[in-house]
Amino acid sequence: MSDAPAPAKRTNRINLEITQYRGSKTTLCAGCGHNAITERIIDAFFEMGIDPKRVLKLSGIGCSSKSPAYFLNPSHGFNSVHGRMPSVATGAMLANKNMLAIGVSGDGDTGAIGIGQFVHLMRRNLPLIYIIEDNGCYGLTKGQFSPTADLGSKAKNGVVNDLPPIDTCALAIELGASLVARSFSGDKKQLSAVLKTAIAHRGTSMIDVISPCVTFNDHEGSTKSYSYVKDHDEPLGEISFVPYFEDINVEYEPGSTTQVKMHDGSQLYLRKLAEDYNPSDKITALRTLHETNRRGEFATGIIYIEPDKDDFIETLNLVDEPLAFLPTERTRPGRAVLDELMESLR
Ligand SMILES: Cc1ncc(C[n+]2csc(CCOP(=O)(O)OP(=O)(O)O)c2C)c(N)n1
Ligand code: SF4
Ligand SMILES: [Mg+2]
Repeated sequence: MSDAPAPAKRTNRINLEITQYRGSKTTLCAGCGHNAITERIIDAFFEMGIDPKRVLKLSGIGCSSKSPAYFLNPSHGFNSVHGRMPSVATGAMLANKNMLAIGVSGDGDTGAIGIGQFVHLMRRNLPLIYIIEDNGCYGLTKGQFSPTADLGSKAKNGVVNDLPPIDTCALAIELGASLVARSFSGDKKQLSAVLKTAIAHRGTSMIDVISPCVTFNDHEGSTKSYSYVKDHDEPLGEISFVPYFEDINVEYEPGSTTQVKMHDGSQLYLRKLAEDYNPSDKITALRTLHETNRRGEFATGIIYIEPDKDDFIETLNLVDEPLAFLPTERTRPGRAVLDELMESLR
C-alpha cells in the first residue's frame, strides 16, 4: 500500500466541494444541449462560492424544465405548471428577497404558453436569473416547432416552418430586463462568463442559450442544430468576469474595452471584437439583434446591461426584513389601525 497522502479535494471560498453543487443523474438524451448548460451552472455556482442553501431553483414544463433536478441538490426547488414559473418566482422573491433565484425554462415554455407571464416578468425586473434553453422545438412532446423556430427552417419530417420567430432577447430588452445575453450550450467559456455575470447582477438576467435537441432538431435545414449554430455564431466580444473576491488582473486597451461595475463589486470587461458595440445602449443592442438576424447569424455574449437599474424589490420599497419572517402583529394590523385609516378617508 502506498503511503502517499490522498490528493486534497478542491473546495471553493466557502469550503464546499463541487459534489455539493451537483444534482441527480440526468434523464435527458445523451448529447442534449441542456446537459451542457447544467454543467456550466454547476461550475458557475461553485466557482462563485454561492451557498446552495441560499438558492431557489424554479422551472416550468419541458425537457429543459427538468434540468434543475440535475444541479444544486441542497437548494430549494419548485417545478411549476407549464409557462407559469414567473409568477411563482415573483411570489417567492417577494416573500424572501435574500434568496438567489434561478429559473430554467424552454423556448416553448417561455415563447408559447408562458409568453404573457414572461412579458410581465421582464418589465418588472425581478431579481432572477432566467434561462431559456432554446432548441427551437418542443423536445418533450416530440419536436413540434416552437415560437423561436426560424422562418423557413425544416422539421425532421421535412415540414417547413411558415411563421416568423419571436426574438426573446429583443423582447426582454424592449420590456426592461436589466441584463440580456445570448449564448450557445457548446461555448463553455462564454456561457460560464455570462452565468457568473448573472449571479453577480441584481435584477432580471434573461439568458437565451441556444441548446440543440439532438433527437428532434439537429438535422440539415434546422437553424438550431450544432453545426448551424457553430457556423453562424457571431460573438459581440470577449467577456472577462472578475468576481469581487479576486484580485483584478485584466490587461485591456482603454477604448476597445467596456468596463462594467456589477452590483456586488465584481468587474466585467467586454472587449469588442468587430464593430464598436455599446452594451448599455438599448438602440444599439436592438439594432445589432435585427442586423445579425437578417444575415441569418446569432449575436452572442452580453447584449445589454444596466447594472444600476432598480429591481422589483426596490421599486416596491419593501421593508428590510424578508416578508416571510415578519411576525403576524406586523402583517395583520388590528381593528384600531383599520378604524384610524377609515377615519382618515372621511
Ligand atoms: C398546460 C399544458 N399544455 C401542454 C403541455 C404539453 N407540453 C409539455 S412540454 C411542452 C413544450 C416543451 O417545450 P420547451 O419549453 O421548448 O421545452 P423542451 O422540451 O424543448 O426543452 C408542451 C407543449 C403541458 N404539459 N401542459
Ligand atoms: S428530446 Fe431533445 S430536448 Fe428533450 S432531452 Fe432529448 S435531446 Fe434534449
Ligand atoms: Mg424547446
